[in-house]
Amino acid sequence: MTRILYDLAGAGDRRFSPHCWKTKMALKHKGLDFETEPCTFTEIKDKVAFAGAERVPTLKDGESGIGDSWAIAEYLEEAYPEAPSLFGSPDGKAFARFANEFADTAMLPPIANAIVYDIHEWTVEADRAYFKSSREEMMRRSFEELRPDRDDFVGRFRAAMVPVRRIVGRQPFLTGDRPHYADYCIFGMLQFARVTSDCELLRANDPVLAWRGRILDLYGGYAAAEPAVAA
Ligand SMILES: N[C@@H](CCC(=O)N[C@@H](CS)C(=O)NCC(=O)O)C(=O)O
Repeated sequence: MTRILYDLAGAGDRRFSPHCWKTKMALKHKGLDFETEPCTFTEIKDKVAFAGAERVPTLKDGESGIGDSWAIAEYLEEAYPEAPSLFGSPDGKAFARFANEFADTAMLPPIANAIVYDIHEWTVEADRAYFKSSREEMMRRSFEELRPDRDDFVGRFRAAMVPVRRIVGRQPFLTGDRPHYADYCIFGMLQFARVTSDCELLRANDPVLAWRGRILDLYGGYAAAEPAVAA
């Protein structure tokens, strides 16, 4: 049986979706084999319609089709109870839920505002007009209007990261000595920026960068293999 993850793909096959990274790390954590099916923005709807989904990540696992990264994490945990747990415990699941919301609501908006025009450069030609108009509508500002405010968004992002910084400065992973899904939720956002932009979201001595390095090294350097724009 081939397990297929429908994954956002850009120019040069760059894989930059923050939510797809959450899911790819979850599959690796579970030790489940999978292939990725690259989808450009304009291909997504047709390719994932089989699952009743409209976005990626979408997973095809045998007869099952599941959309949404959180729903996929819950599915994997239920379908593969013998594999290493994504959450560690029921309390761990509640914390992962918090981390997922934190990633999506406190991290993603300032990151996206700071780098959206860099991501545009990584979209394939056929996606460019759609990406620009949809993202400018989402952010209610044009790319040109956003550019001068990059430092402001970076400052907001760094301030939002205080609780994460304080935790990973004291222990190897957010969830303790070993990583779990909560770590991957936060990591997905940083990987999104790492592979699309040279924007210095975090200072070189930030403990969050060292933690990111530990996640990049997991599973034989799976996430590190996706090329970074800056060192
Ligand atoms: N809450 C969803 C969000 C998924 C999402 O927004 N995916 C983006 C790619 S990062 C997408 O498919 N966008 C399609 C589009 O903008 O047309 C999840 O966690 O999976």
